[in-house]
Amino acid sequence: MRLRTLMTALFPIFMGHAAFAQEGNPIGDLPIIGAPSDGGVGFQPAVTSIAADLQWLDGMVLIIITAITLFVIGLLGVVVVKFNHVRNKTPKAFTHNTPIEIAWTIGPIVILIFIGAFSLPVLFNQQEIPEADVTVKTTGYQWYWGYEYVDHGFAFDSYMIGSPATGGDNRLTDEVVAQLQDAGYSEDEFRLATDTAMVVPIGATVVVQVTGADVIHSWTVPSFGVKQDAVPGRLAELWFEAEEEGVYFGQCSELCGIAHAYMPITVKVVSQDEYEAWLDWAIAEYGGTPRQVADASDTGEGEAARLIEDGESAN
Ligand SMILES: [Cu+2]
Repeated sequence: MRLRTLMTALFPIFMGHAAFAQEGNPIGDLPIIGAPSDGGVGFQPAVTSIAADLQWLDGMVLIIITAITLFVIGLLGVVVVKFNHVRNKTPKAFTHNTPIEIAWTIGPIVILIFIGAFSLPVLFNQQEIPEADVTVKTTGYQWYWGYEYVDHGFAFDSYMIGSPATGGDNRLTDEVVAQLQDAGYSEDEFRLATDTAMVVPIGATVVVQVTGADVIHSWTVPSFGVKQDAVPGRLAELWFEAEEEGVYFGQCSELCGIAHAYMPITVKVVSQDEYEAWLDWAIAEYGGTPRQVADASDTGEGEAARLIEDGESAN
């Protein structure tokens, strides 16, 4: 315990502040959009079509639920007032009423079909994974997320600022506040902000491949309307197209152990130019495949595919 305290105290000296500012990282200040707000009860802002669809569906179903609830309360009120033992001394003894039974069978069926007609297209839209502009594989670990840019052959881990990996012990201290500020966040973003972030370009179709390394985690960003369990041994996929530049937070959403609350997700949506600059920086920083090499092999694949196609059409 004493050793750990000593390590925590010495950590800033070893690492310097640059560890959190990420030296050379070309991404500038971004507005924080996807974050919870004090006293908030609704959804975080929707910045993808999926999130907008989900929030619209939620509102629509809420109207139906409210109408049904009021209707049932009204019926109960009628029964209580009209058929209580004072007003209705000798109750009727029938047990069946065919028209009413038909109505309360068909009514709910119609309501469910109506809801399904709107909810199933939203579900299919989430689950039909389009062709990706950017593919990122994310792996849930106890207790942090790793990101791999599969097209560019580099990967990095993403730890909560204030977690043991960044020299803290999952508590908000003055040191952690300083680290948050160095990285462009404020105290409010504690337990949401990470030391590194997943970076994606605005308007691009991003496909995230999600898996777990040890237990089941869940990768979630409310503003994108995405949530996908990260199951060891399986590779699931989700997709989104973010329409606004900014910082978006999420949290692991599957109970995964003692530090489940301390493995948040930070995604930065940036302009295409800024993304390309970041990509070059990240390839150098994390030892990725140089872009010329990657592009050349891409062309090679395209060529091979064309040759196969030609061969097939010749047959
Ligand atoms: Cu987790």
